[in-house]
Amino acid sequence: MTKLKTVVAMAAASALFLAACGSGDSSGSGGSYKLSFVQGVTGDAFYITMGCAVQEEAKKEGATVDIQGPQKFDPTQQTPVLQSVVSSRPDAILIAPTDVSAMQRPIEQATKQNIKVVLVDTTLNDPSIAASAIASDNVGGGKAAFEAIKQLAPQGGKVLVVSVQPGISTTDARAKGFQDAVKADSKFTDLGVQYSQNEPQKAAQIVTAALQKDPDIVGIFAANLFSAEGSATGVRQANKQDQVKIVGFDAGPDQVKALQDGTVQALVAQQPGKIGQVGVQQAIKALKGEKTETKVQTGFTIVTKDNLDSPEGKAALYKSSC
Ligand code: T6T
Repeated sequence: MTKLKTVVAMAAASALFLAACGSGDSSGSGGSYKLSFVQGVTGDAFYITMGCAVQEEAKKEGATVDIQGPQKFDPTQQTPVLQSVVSSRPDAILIAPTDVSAMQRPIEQATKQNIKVVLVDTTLNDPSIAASAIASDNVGGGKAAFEAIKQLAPQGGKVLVVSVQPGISTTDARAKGFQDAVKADSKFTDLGVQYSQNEPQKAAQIVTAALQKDPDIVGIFAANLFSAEGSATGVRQANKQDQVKIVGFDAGPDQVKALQDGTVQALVAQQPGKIGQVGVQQAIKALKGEKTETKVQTGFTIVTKDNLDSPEGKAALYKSSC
């Protein structure tokens, strides 16, 4: 098997910094601001890791923070969580919107209550209502996932994307980055995107069914943590670990186990800690009336068995608790 080269794509310590002016707000005096972080979903190592950094950074700034989220990655569940947070009157909210359009109005309502909003991870169709939006280079991450599959299956063949649901800015962008790269390579055939609704069981079913229909699939790109978890199960159930290469986004404890046991060959680890840290910094700037950055793009690290135990590999892994 071709040994997968360790690619470290720190695509952008700096990337995009588009300046904008925070309009300022004098509520919350000095460093005693009250912040809230609304996750995309609870119990997800990505948002847990982000939450740890949010808490740490808030503490440094002398601010308080509470963390809440819906039980499912679903705007109908996230909206009431947000509304209850708004009614607790925080100075600023950091939020990962679960849908680009369905969360637009509820988040706009928060800004109308004079609460500063910072978008972390996912974004909205119109992010201009937020003081800042911080996210990974998701298109670049999807493209890097294809590069990894290409190294693992240089002969080419059929590839499938397992994503979450349409309307999530991050996973949609990853799928696009991946598919555009596949389409530009005549050795590979794009089997399209299937949606798991963030349920590992559904992702596993998608993969076993896809392998029945196309038994010669060579690669799967799983666009987030739960899609990767389920895709790995599906390939194991079909007993096709030697044939199907899986590259998954995110690096939670389950993904690392799958990498160690050889079901998954590469992980695109985001920087949830950095997203949370910058999110708090931007929120505080907005509250102090200082200039904020409209858009901040963070990088990613490709983690494989080869660099998993290196300092850089270890630093890229997500936490399941602070
Ligand atoms: O991949 C992350 C996050 O970036 C995405 O928006 C939703 O899924 C995760 O939270 C992982 O489960």
